[in-house]
Amino acid sequence: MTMHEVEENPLDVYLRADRMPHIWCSGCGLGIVTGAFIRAIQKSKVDPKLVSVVAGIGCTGRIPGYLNFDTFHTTHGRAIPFAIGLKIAKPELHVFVISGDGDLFAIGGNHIIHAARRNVNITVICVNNFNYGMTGGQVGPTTPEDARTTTTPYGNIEPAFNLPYVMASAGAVYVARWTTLQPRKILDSILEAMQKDGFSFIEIISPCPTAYGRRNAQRDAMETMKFYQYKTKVKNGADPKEGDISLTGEILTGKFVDIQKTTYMDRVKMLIDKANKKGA
Ligand SMILES: Cc1ncc(C[n+]2csc(CCOP(=O)(O)OP(=O)(O)O)c2C)c(N)n1
Ligand code: SF4
Repeated sequence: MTMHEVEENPLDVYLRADRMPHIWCSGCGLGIVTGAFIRAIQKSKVDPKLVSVVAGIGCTGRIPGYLNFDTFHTTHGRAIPFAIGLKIAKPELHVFVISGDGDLFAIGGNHIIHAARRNVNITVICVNNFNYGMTGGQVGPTTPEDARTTTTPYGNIEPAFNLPYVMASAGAVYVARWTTLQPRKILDSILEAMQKDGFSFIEIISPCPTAYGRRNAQRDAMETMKFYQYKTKVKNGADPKEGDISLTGEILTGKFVDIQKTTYMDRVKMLIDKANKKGA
């Protein structure tokens, strides 16, 4: 190999090299999430032509743009209804939504709770960086109380959503949470979630040094990763009610929910059969 030749990585096939360099800040956790996702797809041996990834708007929403699958960048908060339509039209697809906490739980909050209630067969990966990263670090529904953001310079006065609890209460059949310091857990969880029949949800806590960390005593991504190292507790099967995240307290990670229920696609099929019988 000459000095100018670059060795090919087996994961390159899953990426759109022509879109590089990516837009993310140095130290951003989104690269780890992207890496875990493509490694999971590779390990699953699923035909990449049957993988479809949908996102809304935000830094996280840019992930699908770098992925070499059928991907869709939808309007802010509308990734879930788009993904549901896709799954109903093409049930053979593995449909993923990868998007930010603001996109999925603020403007898109109504869509996600109803997708979980209906047990729609899609996998949602929510990257939670505790703020609206792309628009400069405003407060969001997952911002911990007292955290400083551009719109809460004296500290956030609102209680934050505990995402695993919201999803479990709404009816998701698979719910897990990890941080970007646990990439192998993320990979395994994506593999499990994509095999579930029904609505699966994975929250990934991820550093946003530019917009969130530096305002909250984490000057760079390394400090955020150290914070994860000291504050993360792994407890599979924990009650999601225990999963509240405070500014300085513990981060509970693990698989919270893994159950089976009638899915939305089952109900769609039953309805079609019923209608056909009536018409016959
Ligand atoms: C209808 C609409 N409202 C507001 C915006 C502005 N906007 C763009 S991204 C974003 C939020 C991004 O935050 P999040 O989903 O948490 O993703 P992150 O950038 O942190 O990954 C907002 C409010 C928009 N693009 N469209
Ligand atoms: S603003 Fe935050 S989330 Fe967005 S790319 Fe930069 S570090 Fe990542």
